[in-house]
Amino acid sequence: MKRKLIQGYPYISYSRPQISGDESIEKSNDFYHDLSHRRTVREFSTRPIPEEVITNLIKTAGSAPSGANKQPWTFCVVTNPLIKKQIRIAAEAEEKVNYASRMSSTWIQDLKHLGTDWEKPFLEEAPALLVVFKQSYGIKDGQKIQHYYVSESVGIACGFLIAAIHQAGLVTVTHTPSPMNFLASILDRPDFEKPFLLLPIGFAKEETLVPDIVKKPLEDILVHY
Ligand code: IYR
Repeated sequence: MKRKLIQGYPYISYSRPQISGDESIEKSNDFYHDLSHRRTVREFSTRPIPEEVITNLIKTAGSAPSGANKQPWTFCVVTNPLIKKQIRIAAEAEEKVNYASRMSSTWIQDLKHLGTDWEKPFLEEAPALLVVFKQSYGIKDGQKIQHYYVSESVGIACGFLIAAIHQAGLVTVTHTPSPMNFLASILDRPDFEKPFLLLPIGFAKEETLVPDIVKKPLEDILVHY
C-alpha cells in the first residue's frame, strides 16, 4: 500500500481491482436484481437474528459517505422486550392521533393500498429495532464539533443499512412515527441527537403477503443529456 503526504495530510492508494466492462454489467445487473426484490415487510418471524449479522449491518451503515466525513449518526439496537413494548405504546399513541386527525384525507387515501393503520405490532414482534439518530452536532473532548449535511448523510447511511438488511436475508419497514421524540427519551439519548428513522428488523414471517405494487419504469425516472 502506497502512503503519501499531500499538503501535510495522509493519503493512501485507492486499490480496488479493475474489472472489465462485461463484468461491470454483470455485477450491476445482479445487484439491481437482488435489490429489486427487496420489499417492505411488516410481519416478522420470532426467529432470532445472529448478533454478528446486526453488527455487520451497522458497520455497513457506518461505512457510508457523510459531510466532511463527520459521520453524524448513532445506531441504537433494541432487543430488550420491555423497551420494545415501551416504544410500541408510545408510537401507537402518536399514530392513533395521526390517523384520526393529523393526516389529511388525501394522505389516508394514498396509504389505503398499503393497508397501514395506527397499530404497530411489529415494534414488539421484530427481534430487533434499529433506531437511527442524526447528530445535529458532535462532542469530542467536551468541545462542540460542527456537522454538515446531517439529514443527507444520515439518509445515505440508512440507504446502505436498508440494502444490507435485505442482502442479509432479513426484512424491515421504514417506520417514521411522527412526532418521534419519544424515541430520544425512551432511549435516553443526548440533546444533540434527534430520531431519524426506526427500522424493525428480522426474518419475514412465513407466508406473509405484501402489497402488489410496482416501481416506475426507467423512462419515467431517467433523463439523458
Ligand atoms: N407513519 C404512519 C403513516 C405512514 C406514512 C407513510 I408516507 C407511509 O408510506 C406509510 C405509513 C405509519 O407508519 O403508519
